[in-house]
Amino acid sequence: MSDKRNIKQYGNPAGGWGALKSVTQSWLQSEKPLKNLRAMLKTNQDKGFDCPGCAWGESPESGLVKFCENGAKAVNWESTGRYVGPEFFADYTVSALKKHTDYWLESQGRLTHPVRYNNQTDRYEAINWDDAFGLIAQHLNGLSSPHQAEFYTSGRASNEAAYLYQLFVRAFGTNNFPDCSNMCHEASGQGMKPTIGVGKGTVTFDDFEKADTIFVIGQNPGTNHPRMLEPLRDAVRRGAQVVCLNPLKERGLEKFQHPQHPIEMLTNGSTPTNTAYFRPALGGDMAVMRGIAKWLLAWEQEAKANNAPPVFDHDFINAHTNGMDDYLTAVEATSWEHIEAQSGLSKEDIRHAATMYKRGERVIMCWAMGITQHKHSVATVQEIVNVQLLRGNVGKPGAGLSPVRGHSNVQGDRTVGINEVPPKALLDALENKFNFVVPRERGHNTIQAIQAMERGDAKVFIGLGGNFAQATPDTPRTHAALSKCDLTVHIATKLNRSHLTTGKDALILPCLGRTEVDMQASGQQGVTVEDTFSMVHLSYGQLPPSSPELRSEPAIIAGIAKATLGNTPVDWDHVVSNYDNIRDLIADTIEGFKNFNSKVANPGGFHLGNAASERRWLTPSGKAEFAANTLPNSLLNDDVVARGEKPDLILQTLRSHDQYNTTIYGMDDRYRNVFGARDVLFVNESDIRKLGFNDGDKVDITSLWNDGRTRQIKQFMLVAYDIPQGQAAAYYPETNPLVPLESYGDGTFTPTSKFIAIKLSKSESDGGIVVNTLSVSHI
Ligand SMILES: Nc1nc2c(c(=O)[nH]1)N[C@H]1C(S)=C(S)[C@@H](COP(=O)(O)OP(=O)(O)OC[C@H]3O[C@@H](n4cnc5c(=O)[nH]c(N)nc54)[C@H](O)[C@@H]3O)O[C@H]1N2
Ligand SMILES: Nc1nc2c(c(=O)[nH]1)N[C@H]1C(S)=C(S)[C@@H](COP(=O)(O)OP(=O)(O)OC[C@H]3O[C@@H](n4cnc5c(=O)[nH]c(N)nc54)[C@H](O)[C@@H]3O)O[C@H]1N2
Ligand SMILES: [Mo]
Repeated sequence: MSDKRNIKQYGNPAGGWGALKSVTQSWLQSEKPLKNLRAMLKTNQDKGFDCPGCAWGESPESGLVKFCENGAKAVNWESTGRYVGPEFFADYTVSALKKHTDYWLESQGRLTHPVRYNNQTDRYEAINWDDAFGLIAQHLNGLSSPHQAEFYTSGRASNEAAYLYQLFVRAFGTNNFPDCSNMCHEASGQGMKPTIGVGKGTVTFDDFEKADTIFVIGQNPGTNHPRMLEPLRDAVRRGAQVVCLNPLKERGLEKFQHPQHPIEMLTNGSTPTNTAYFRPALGGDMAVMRGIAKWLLAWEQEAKANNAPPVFDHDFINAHTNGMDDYLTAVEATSWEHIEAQSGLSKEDIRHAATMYKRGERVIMCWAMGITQHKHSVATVQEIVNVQLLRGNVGKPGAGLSPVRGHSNVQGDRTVGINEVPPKALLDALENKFNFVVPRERGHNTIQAIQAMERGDAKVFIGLGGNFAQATPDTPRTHAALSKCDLTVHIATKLNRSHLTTGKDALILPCLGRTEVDMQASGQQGVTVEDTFSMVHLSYGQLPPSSPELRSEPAIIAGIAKATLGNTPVDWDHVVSNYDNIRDLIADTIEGFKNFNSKVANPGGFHLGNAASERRWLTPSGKAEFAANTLPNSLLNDDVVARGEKPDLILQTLRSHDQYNTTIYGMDDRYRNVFGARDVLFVNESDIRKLGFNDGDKVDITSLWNDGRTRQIKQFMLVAYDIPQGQAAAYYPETNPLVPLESYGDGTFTPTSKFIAIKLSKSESDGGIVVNTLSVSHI
């Protein structure tokens, strides 16, 4: 790998010919180019399938082709002509598979048969479905308490699968629902719920067309939500402002083109800008927002003194909010020195941002992982809410709050009950409808699930999708925790490293992907998903299943449930024979889903509604609440400080342009000029020199945490990069061994993946060592 690595200039805008080339490659690599192309044209269309990429929504009216480069990669990845069946597993022991990279593992193709680990032969071997279900039932029913099992969910699971899963697990007796959302947008929900009464975004696709200012904070849409570039571009064209807050100059945010507009590609024209780009310190966004509020307050006071029109929206504030005075007291008490030091921006920069904010009558604020993966993420989200409330930018057309979700149905999974701290209303509704006593105690989130397995308290792990041990922090520790289980089960489409860390018993259960036709007793089924704008719509697979043995996720869950519980609390075969039956159960128990089947039959689906967007505030006071949080004194965690060492740099872990979370599509990150390598560390050139290294040197990276453990990854190449001083960036999941399990957000348990204190040391000579671009081999 090392000889092929190459760091060079990529001068082209996001999208454009580079995207076309990259998509073509993914088509060809799928080995089913024509079939996939035909399927692709049905992406996000009525009677087609929902893109298994990100959670960005679409205007239901638009008849355009609705996929992007990375959506195309996701489809081609799922729908490959390569297969992993019993013959494959006969060729490799699990120990042998562990030596391969994550990229290689997933590249082997689609899982085709249920398999069970045999510890005598160290191989996975074929098992029939009924025996697999029976084995799970035997383990679950043998536990002394239902709380000894952990039920993980990744955000691709459909509403129907997720609903059946939570029904089964609650009937079994626990709320242990660690899920990918715990590592993702947890802080958005936790921040918004107490302030505006709902934990979801308040805008829809239409609002982007009406906004006159859009803030994009801690998000890289050019890679992770490419379809968002179009409304951003349209906004700039009609004279609206786009304000970006990101320490990195992300290509898609600087200038972008849409690959479906060939004329632009030919002229290589980039979009005119009406934008500003601010590059804060990692974790500095709360300070930036506090600074904006400070300017607004100063201007408000000035306007009042001069009898000029006010800056705050007093009608809105009086009618709809609580707590502004306390909040403004907190704003006044925050010093500019503190704000400048923490934000990494000057008072003048923040004045510029505040001016653009004030100029907007309809402002949308969008954010993603740059905001949510910090210790003080809830407070940061609430500071965004505060600033929006000051000018009435919640609950009017063209304005609002937009946490842009990740996985294509992560929002829906939470809506239909994947929640370790379930709302009382949900539990009451389940208890009313079904004949069982629902568990009322809090369940485990992702961190707590790992801790429980590590202690030996949790003995069964079931994963509905995902790559648990690679996506979570403290990789070696998490793998060790998983291996202590009596049983591990993964419901999956592709082989990944989590499957190779087996409990005493272990199963891999292969399922249909979203692109595939799902036939049940009553005929072809569609599943529903909810996008980031709370639109719920149907998705129908288009391609023939990768293997006749595959079962759908709902059918697998029903199989496990029936074997474990018998036909309670529902007739499991009946509910999966026609997914309308599952949707009827959802309609009866989940708020907003009345007449689900008829509503979702509309092309484009239906909107779940959002009380805050109608200025109805589901808070105890019935008003939107300002949150008077104090700016943290220091962003460095006490556990880092207690260790007594000063970090060299603060590291954020992020996605390349060629991956989907732990799924690595390829080794290039063309917008960041990296080709053929993932084991790179982006650092400012002056820091590289200051620390005594040279561009291109190999370093070992150690994170600082006060628990006596050593967390280190080796042989990363330093890349001099346009990144603010004091910061570093490197790809996830390779960097997860550095993230301490106990370093998580206040009130969220979300790992602080965007703020890790690190030290660098020169790697031992790498002569002779194969530098393998993958995680476990780095440890
Ligand atoms: N192609 C593709 N699409 C995806 C995914 C994928 O892996 N590949 N993943 C999906 C998922 S699950 C999710 S959650 C989303 C993730 O979407 P993003 O949140 O865009 O993902 P990241 O790559 O983590 O990028 C974080 C961005 O925030 C910036 N950032 C980091 N720290 C800070 C900070 O402290 N302040 C500010 N202002 N900025 C900061 C980084 O420079 C980077 O641009 O994408 C979804 N879509
Ligand atoms: N350091 C660091 N860690 C992070 C993050 C970060 O930014 N930095 N981001 C976090 C975020 S935002 C998230 S969302 C998590 C993601 O965590 P996960 O959701 O657990 O991880 P994925 O990589 O999305 O899961 C990929 C696997 O899902 C399976 N799969 C794919 N499609 C399907 C399907 O249709 N059905 C089923 N059953 N299985 C399927 C395949 O086997 C594939 O190997 O990672 C988190 N971890
Ligand atoms: Mo995510």
